[in-house]
Amino acid sequence: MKITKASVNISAPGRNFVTLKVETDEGIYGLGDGTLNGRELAVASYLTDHVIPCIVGRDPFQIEDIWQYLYRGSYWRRGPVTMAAIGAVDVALWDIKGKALNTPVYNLLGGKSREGLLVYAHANGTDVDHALEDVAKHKELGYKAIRVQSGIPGLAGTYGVAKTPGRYEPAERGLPQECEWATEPYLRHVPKLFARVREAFGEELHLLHDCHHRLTPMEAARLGKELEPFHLFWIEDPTPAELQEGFRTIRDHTTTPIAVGEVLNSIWDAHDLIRNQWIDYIRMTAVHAGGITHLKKVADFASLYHVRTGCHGATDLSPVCMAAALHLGTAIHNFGIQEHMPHTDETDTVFPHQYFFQDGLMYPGEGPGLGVDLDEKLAAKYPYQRAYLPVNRKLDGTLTDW
Ligand code: CS2
Ligand code: MG
Repeated sequence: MKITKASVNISAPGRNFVTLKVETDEGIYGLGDGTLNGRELAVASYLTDHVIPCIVGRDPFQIEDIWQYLYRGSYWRRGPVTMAAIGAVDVALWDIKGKALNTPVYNLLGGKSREGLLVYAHANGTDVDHALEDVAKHKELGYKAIRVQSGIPGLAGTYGVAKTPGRYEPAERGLPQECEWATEPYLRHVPKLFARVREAFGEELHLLHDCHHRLTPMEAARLGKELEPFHLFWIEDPTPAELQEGFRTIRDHTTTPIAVGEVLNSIWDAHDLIRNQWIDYIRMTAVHAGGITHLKKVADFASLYHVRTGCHGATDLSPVCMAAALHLGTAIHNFGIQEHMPHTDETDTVFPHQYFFQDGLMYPGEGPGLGVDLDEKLAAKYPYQRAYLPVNRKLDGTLTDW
């Protein structure tokens, strides 16, 4: 089999997505997600101008060799743009191989370690009462694990909290919005929020919380400690992870589990975090961490250190990426949990897929390959629209880490 052609689809059904389609001389094609929120066109150009010309003519079954060729061969290793482009190719090749061998991708990765994958939903509200209502709604939908975020008294708006009830989209159209941030009111508020959630919903529900990289290690240590009575499943991105050693401080002070990794793109970004056991869950995704090939290596390395996976699954990860996460999560032994932030109906129609949610778990489906398609005609009706994540400033005017 040979790769005959590859093309990049940039469209915005509900939000922007970059999708790679790799075609072969046997009529089989594969899809890969290359979406990098707010930097979509950079990955699209990297693929079209620099990667596609190098893969046409190659055997799509040589997944490891093509991965190494794109990673080592480019000289410039790592970084989100490079790794998202490699990830898009890699995932498309796994899709092709599954279709060619007429088997779901999880079978190529070792077969089923489990039937369904535990997923967590997002509940949020402008204040605690609204957040509690949203937790109740998601519990009603069958979720066994729920991430809870709420507005902070005194702050105009908080990232991760919808302005009006219902779904929210992390990126907003146009140039970046500016939001305000203050750590002290946040640190005072969050333990009260979780006290109320536990009081209302009891001990069984898994509860999670995302700190969005805004705390210093010592502030995060204080938060983790104060949340201990509420037995959270994890606190996520407590502090920026460029300084991996920062997590030692948090670890030394609290038993609240820690998740990190949605902005990491290589095993080297998490090497110290994992081998020192400073974290409990690694959250990299197929798209941003070089595809299924590299993410499986990260997961296998993590398994040696009691670290489980908890892949990022916000709306900016396309259905192709969600399918990749579900196939990998089905196969590996140290799967922990999967984020599930449902896509809009527009996204779901442009990307028909076999994976589904039932009673708090998600299933990858039994079709060959990844089980996701792209309706290119329909996608053409949703042209790319500039959109960015917001920028956060502290009350003194300086920027937060994120
Ligand atoms: C978040 C995301 O899902 C999460 O945990 O942190 O909203 C994240 O900020 C976006 O996906 C970034 O693209
Ligand atoms: Mg997050």
